Amino acid sequence: MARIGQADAGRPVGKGARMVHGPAEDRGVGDRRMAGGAAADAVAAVSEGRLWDRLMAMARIGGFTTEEGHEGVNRPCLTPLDREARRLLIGWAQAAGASVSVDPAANLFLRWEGTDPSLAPVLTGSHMDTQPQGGRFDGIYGVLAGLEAIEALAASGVRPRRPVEVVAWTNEEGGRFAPGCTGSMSFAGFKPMSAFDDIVDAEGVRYADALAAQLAEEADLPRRPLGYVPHAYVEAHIEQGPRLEAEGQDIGVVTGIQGSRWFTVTVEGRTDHAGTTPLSLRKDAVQDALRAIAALNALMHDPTDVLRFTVGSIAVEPGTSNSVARRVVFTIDFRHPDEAVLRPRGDAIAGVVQAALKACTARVHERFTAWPADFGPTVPEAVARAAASQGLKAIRLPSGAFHDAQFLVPVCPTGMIFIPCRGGVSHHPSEYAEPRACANGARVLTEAVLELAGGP
Ligand code: HGY
Ligand code: MN
Ligand code: MN
Repeated sequence: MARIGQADAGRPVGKGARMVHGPAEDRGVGDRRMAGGAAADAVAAVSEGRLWDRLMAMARIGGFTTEEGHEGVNRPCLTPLDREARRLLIGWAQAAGASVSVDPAANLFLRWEGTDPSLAPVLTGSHMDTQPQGGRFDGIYGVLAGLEAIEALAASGVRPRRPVEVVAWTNEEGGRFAPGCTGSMSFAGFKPMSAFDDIVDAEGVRYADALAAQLAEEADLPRRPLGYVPHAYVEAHIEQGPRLEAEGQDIGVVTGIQGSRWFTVTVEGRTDHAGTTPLSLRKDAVQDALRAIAALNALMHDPTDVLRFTVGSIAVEPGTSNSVARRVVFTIDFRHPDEAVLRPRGDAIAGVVQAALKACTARVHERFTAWPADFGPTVPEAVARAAASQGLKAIRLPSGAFHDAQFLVPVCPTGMIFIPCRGGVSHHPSEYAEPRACANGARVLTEAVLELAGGP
């Protein structure tokens, strides 16, 4: 299928589209209108108010309020809450004139037709699932910014040559079913879908069964085959880091994504009576897990504080105060932007764990590997041009968080747009982005998508 060719790249967006203004609260955008052209009309039709209202409506699906008054969201993938949010999105998309379809991985697609439907679409989007203590913007912002781009194309009467598709990827977070990105990995052919079948959640539900239930509940939605080669992929997302806010920047032109390696370590001991068993005779899985984690901390020591090493979950069995632990399972999330660090230190984890044990045995399983991804020039340049043409301050920066975009890099020209979030906080109920920042990102996305789609 076609990739970005010279004929498309940089085609001037067409003239002659109807001049439109966004809703009253956005009338101010008009004074930022660029010198004519369909892109200017489409950008001007992005509505800050509509986008914000939809973000807040989505935040109510799985929403909760913390004691401190923060508005968090807990919306795991492949659940009734997830399906409720998808139905809300589908209603908005169909009202805007987009068609809707679902692939075998339950990735949800919203399609805005171009003037030449035979051409490979420009794909945008993100994910709708959240962390258990998630926020109102991580993932969903990119899906709704993509829908806002479709709304803007519809409102401004702009029909680009290429179709534009917005995707809501299945299970980006990996909170309920680890690892994450199973929807985009399936779409990109990074792994066969069957590789994820037997992942189970905390209640023992298999991923394959939850996926089948989702598809059955959405049997009324048109189906599409798994995977295709988009013309380009561009994802809008909150930065989930402090730089844009700290440096007073409006837009992050994302250059790439650092690598991530996830492991589970299972330490096997023997349960015993806590009151009668001498320590010298114990096979205490907690004590050996602590020895292993201490040794891993030494392996992962990085005086430059670039390396990220997290033990986010520790499960102890039988987990009572007066029984020596027979099993501990703990997780490792290890990240670094340089493969020359990520590969050797990740490969050393199993040996370091084994060497640290005193009385138990251990198994180390790597369950997610995403090598550092470089976005190259094509999409980041389109994003940078869009930010510049809209008079927005922008810097180039890599992503510390992983994203579905990581798995599109081998498939097609890929990039991301970051907007600032308060204090860089994410995966926390206090996660927040300003309405104007959300609209800025959607406007840059609209213009970049329109350029990549070859204009009208
Ligand atoms: O974990 C991550 O980096 C992403 O936010 N899911
Ligand atoms: Mn995310
Ligand atoms: Mn996340």
